[in-house]
Amino acid sequence: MAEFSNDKKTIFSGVQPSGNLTIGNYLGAIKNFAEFQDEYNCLYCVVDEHAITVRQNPAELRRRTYETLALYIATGLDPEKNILYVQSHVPCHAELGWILNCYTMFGELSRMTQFKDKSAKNANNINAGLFTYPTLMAADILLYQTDIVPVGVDQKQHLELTRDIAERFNSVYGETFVVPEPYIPKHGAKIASLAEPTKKMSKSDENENAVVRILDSKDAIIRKFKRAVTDSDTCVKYADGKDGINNLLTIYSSFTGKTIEEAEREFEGKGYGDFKLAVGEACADALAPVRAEFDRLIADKAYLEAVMKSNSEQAYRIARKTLSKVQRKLGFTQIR
Ligand code: AQP
Repeated sequence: MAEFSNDKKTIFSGVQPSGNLTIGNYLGAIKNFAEFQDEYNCLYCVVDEHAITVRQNPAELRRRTYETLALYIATGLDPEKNILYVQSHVPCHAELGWILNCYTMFGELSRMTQFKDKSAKNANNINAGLFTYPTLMAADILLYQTDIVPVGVDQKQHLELTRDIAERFNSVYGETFVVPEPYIPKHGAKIASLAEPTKKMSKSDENENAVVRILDSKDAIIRKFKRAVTDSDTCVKYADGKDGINNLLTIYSSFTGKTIEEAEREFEGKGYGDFKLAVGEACADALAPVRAEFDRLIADKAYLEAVMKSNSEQAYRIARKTLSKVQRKLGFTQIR
């Protein structure tokens, strides 16, 4: 079981099981998680309650919840060092989420760009959960007195709101929550769609050619990169107006560890075809060990369930402490 020490800072992050995970989720978030596991108290959650803000097929949601947990482990997160669990297994998230709704302004939630984007994409299902998604996210983070939240750049606005909510609550009731800081990676913080490189790559995108998934086969990965939208120029150079090439350079650099300048030099005088093939190969090769480990883990459901159970019990004990403190401060009566 993961050791949770008062001397260490705490890290929390989550991924929605709302689709098969992309290299955006990988490079922007989960690839970085393993770096923290020795020096921080780390909690990584599969946020299934967030996923239902968009209609999900129940069987697929269940399958992807197991798969997301298996991917956490396959990318190097040790369940003996990190608390890896499923959001709906710890009811404190929803309870604190409700409370924080009462400390979050309608105007604040209306300004969230994710709400605007997702409302436009799901015009026939603009539900209240989609609107209050950021207060549940604030609860996820604040329940564990989190210091640092590693996320992609798309979640920065939600994190700023979390900070505002924490500060507001603290100013009314005295120090209750740690005010968290975002950790946004230098490379890979925003991976764009391969089909529309001005938009972010999203796991729920219906255009399969726009999205490279962590578990795609090598052939599929190479085929998708070959089709990636670029521009009518022929020069592999990071520059304004070259969103497609900029995105491919970012992906190449993130997977190989080379800088953008090194990559530009490597492809000097070569065409886009050679470059796209190299990006596809670098990506597929880097993900091959993750895929192999995932295949082993996903076949062992009993093991994944044992991790879910023991880790969620540990998360619950920590979360319950914060929730009780909040309830006491609010004036809720307590019988336990
Ligand atoms: N394209 C991206 N580039 C960099 N980071 C990204 N993240 C997501 N897309 C990119 C980061 O991945 C983590 C988990 O994301 P999430 O599952 O909580 O939800 P999301 O941000 O809404 O991701 P998606 O893939 O776009 O999901 P759907 O399609 O369901 O909305 C977060 O840290 C996020 O920043």
